[in-house]
Amino acid sequence: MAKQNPYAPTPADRFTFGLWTVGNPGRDPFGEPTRPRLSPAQIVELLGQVGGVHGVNFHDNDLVPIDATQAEAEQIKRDFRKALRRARLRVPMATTNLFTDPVFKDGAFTSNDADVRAYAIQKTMNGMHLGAEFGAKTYVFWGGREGTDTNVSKDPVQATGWFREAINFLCRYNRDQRFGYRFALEAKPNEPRGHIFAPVTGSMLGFISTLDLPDMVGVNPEFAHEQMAGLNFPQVVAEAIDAGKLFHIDLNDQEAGRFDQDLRFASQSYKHAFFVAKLLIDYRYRGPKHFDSHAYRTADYADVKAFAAGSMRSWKILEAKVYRFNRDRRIQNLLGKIHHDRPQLARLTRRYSKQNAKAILNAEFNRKKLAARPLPYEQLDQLLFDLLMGVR
Ligand SMILES: [Mn+2]
Repeated sequence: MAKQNPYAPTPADRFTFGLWTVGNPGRDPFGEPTRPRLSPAQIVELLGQVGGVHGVNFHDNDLVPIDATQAEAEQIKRDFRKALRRARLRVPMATTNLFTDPVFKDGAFTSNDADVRAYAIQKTMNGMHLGAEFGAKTYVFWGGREGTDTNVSKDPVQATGWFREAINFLCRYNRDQRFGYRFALEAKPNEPRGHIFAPVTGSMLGFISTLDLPDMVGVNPEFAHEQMAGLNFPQVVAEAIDAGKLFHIDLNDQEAGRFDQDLRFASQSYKHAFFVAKLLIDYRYRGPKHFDSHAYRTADYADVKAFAAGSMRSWKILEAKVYRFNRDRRIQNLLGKIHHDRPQLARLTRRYSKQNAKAILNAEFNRKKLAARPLPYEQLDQLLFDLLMGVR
């Protein structure tokens, strides 16, 4: 009998893909599509064949083209619903396409044109209804054109105000309609030439605290986007966890200093990917793990399936490595030695009081001895490498 695959994904892993990710036809700025376009129902069928997938997410126009008639829309939705049932997939997240159509060439919520700004809000309200029809509970906001090609065109303070107005408006619509969505803001530094406002997840976290209903809004950090900005993605995820704002996560990969690559998760940055997995496991993240990436331009149908299966397999392998890391005696011993706990000092620094301040001022520290304490990070890092490479 064949041995059971220990890395096989199951719906309990909450792995999700987007209609736009597995359905990506391989087009890029320099070349036409290399794969036939699949209908939403066909994409669901593909994911069903891959197996172990929890759900599929969409932008409004991934499902219903922007110019579809009412009758066409109903037919597409019927076919999609049937495919979802057959493949046993859910729709945990929905979002709005506020970037493809030329109407958004100068932005959506931050367009200089009040008509476009209102249209963007209308389109998002309709998108929220569409997502709700399929049971989505997370609504992502990714402002693909919310920026400027040139700083001469917009007042960035005013634009930030318009963005706030839009999110405040839509939060209240969410409440009025009882959709029960949690909003997740996704940052990206540039797209493709434009400089996007609130370019990193940290900016979004700061922005959220200025909203009318901040509890409704969190973030959807994306691996590739933060790497494009030169940031350490595990640290970005940690910041979102600490703020209680990790509502969703986009897993993919990206090489630093490169144009947006949207590579398969863990295909490039093994170490960062490992630490993202470690954070989500150690801090018990229970939301969807969404692979916002697409297959190589050279991939055919079978290879797109390999891309989807590989994304989940890589996560499961890293997950197993995290458990191994967490119970590896030598690694844990080293970590234990590195952490020096002094409960009596920790009590003093935990909260300010006049007495605590005085006690700390009077405490004696041997600066030279402290500096001489060993920090065997070279050993620790090599143990991590050995573990990741399967020789430990
Ligand atoms: Mn994304």
